[in-house]
Amino acid sequence: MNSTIPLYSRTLHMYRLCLMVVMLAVLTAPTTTQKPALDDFSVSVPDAPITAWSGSSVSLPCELSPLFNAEPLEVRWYRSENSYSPALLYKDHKIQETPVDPRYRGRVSLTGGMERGNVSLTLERVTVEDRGEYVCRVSSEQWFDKASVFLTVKVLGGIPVLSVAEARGGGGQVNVTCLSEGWSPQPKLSWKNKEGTEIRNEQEVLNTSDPLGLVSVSSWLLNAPSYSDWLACTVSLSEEAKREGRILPHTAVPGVSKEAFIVTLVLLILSLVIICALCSVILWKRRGSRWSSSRKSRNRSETKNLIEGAENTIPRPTDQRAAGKEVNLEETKKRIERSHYILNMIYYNFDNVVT
Ligand SMILES: *[C@@H]1O[C@H](CO)[C@@H](O)[C@H](O)[C@H]1NC(C)=O
Ligand SMILES: *[C@@H]1O[C@H](CO)[C@@H](O)[C@H](O)[C@H]1NC(C)=O
Ligand SMILES: CC(=O)N[C@H]1CO[C@H](CO)[C@@H](O)[C@@H]1O
Repeated sequence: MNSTIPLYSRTLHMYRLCLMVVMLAVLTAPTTTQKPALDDFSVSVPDAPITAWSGSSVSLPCELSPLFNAEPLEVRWYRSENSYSPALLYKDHKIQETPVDPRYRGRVSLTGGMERGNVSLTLERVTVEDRGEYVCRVSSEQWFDKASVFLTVKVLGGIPVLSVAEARGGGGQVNVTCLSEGWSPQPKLSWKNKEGTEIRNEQEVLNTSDPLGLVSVSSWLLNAPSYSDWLACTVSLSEEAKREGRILPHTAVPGVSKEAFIVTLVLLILSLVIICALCSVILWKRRGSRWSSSRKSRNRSETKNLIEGAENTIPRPTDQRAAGKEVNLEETKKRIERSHYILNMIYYNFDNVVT
């Protein structure tokens, strides 16, 4: 009987010891399993989109969780719609040449330190076409996880081009239009007056996007015409990335259309040319008649006959047969001639009296 009791207590003691060892093992278990777990990990990426200027380099963050050496794993970065032709494929401890998307050849790398669990994708010479969703997929033989990052590409567009036209429906106002092309992403457009206060414009901003994904924006507003108070149109992506154009809101020639102005100018030049031509013809004829009249009047005895003759010459039947302009010219010529004859006659008669 005496021997059985110590035996029982000894077994109880051993049970307690075992229990303590098991408890110790359970308590220390999490620390021992924190070694590389190729069959249980996740990838983590930022929630917010990553933004980059066109032409710059960008890093699309992606990390293993927990952090451990990613070198034995496969890392595949691909556009969400194109997993078979990835932007980058890391496998068998090196970056693979195939199969990869040729658009990314020579522009991608993993430079964040794979041994520390950083599998971020570095993308150089960013273009507008690079915009979109990228998937970071990391896999071992037993396990995989993936997550996606959105890349936004920024492009500063052109300086806004402003123009003024007569407003449809009149009302004495002008229609001012602002257009700016080549932006990414969608920029904001706003109008300001000379004082710098924003003009509320109920008209919608129109945006069109070209096949490359570049956006054009345009807007118009009605304003009272002014030659001193300019209007400004600002197109911006942010406070730092903006462009502005200004204009004086008036049409080029107030009240007169461009066409009417040109027609008037042409008519004016034409009439000047005709007047000049007429003048030179008259002057030429006049010189000719003066010469002939002085020669004719040399014969003093003919003087009286000349007066009668001059009066009878207008109009002569031959002149009447000539065409319109010619008749007028002949008439003018005759008139000039006649006045010369008369002057000459008076001169010579006076001469006679004196001598
Ligand atoms: C991971 O690598 C990228 C460069 O590719 C770097 O920008 C980023 O800061 C790195 N992340 C951490 C947590 O070190
Ligand atoms: C102002 O011009 C735009 C085009 O630039 C046109 O679409 C709009 O109808 C015009 N509005 C008025 C009132 O003339
Ligand atoms: C006409 C048009 O496409 N309008 C769009 C311009 O961009 C804004 C903001 O992205 C959209 O809300 C409009 O629908």
